[in-house]
Amino acid sequence: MPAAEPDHAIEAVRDWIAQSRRLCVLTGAGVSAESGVPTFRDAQTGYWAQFRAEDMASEPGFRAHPARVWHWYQHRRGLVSAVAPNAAHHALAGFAAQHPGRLTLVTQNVDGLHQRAGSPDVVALHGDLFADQWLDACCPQCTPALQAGQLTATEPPACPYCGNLRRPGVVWFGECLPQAALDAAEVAAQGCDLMLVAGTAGVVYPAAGLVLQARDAGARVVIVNTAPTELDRLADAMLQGAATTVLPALLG
Ligand code: BV8
Repeated sequence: MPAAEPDHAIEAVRDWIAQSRRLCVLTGAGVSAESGVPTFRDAQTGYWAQFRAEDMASEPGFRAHPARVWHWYQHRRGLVSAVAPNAAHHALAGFAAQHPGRLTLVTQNVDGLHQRAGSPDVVALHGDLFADQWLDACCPQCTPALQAGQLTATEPPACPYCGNLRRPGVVWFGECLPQAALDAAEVAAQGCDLMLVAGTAGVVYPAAGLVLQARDAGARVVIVNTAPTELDRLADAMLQGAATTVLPALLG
């Protein structure tokens, strides 16, 4: 783990935060890493290492291998259910509680850890790992209640009448983001005076595009990451360090 950023850099960004009236925070998988949730950059561990996340997190991937993809999500649900929010999640929730209305939290994560830490009004760009929805248009008998209790670890529940499958309620690659979430994220990015970008490689769009929108609207951009990112060229400051170290130092 690289050494944490020198104190003077932290102090400078703390001053920017103190001066900020509208703070937008964009988080990625790196914020949950220290809770024990593998990031997408990290090779998936064990059995899952043989598959590409981009293939598994897609409708074609699910249609081709529904049991495999469903099992991957069940595996992730079990893993996330067993972990807790970390100091980074709590620092963001604590700041929001102390400064109502000053911070908009936009996350790419589907693990729900920001919400479990108490962050209010989280803008969840990519959905919820623990939600399910129907894959195709429903027949009159496709009722989720019908499937209750059939969440087996290896097979997606299916409507016994039309064969429609349940699928995870997340945004897959190649799928549009929920318009309301994207609109809220763009309003926050274009309206903020400071954007903190924490724990994201900045590879996935349109989420990563929010950082350019903030910069183009005149906001300062601060990146918090353990490694270089695709967004570093947009940063006014880059604080190299773990989210659980840097975010509490900035927001506490
Ligand atoms: C879409 C849910 C319209 C599922 C996810 C330009 C514009 C629009 C679209 C595209 C475009 N270019 C390409 C596209 C297509 C695609 C895309 O972006 N592809 C990438 C791979 C190039 N985008 C889409 O398909 C999006 N849909 O735009 O719809 C459309 C439709 C059709 C055709 C075109 C456009 C939908 C994208 C959403 C996909 N769903 N998640 C699930 O989770 O199963 S994305 C998923 O991966 C995550 O949600 C997250 O967003 C992403 C992973 O990114 P990160 O969060 O950054 O995580 P990563 O592991 O990569 O990096 C971790 C970082 O943390 C690293 O930097 C590391 O250094 C750091 N770190 C590690 N530990 C720590 C740390 N930092 C601090 N502290 C630590 N301790």
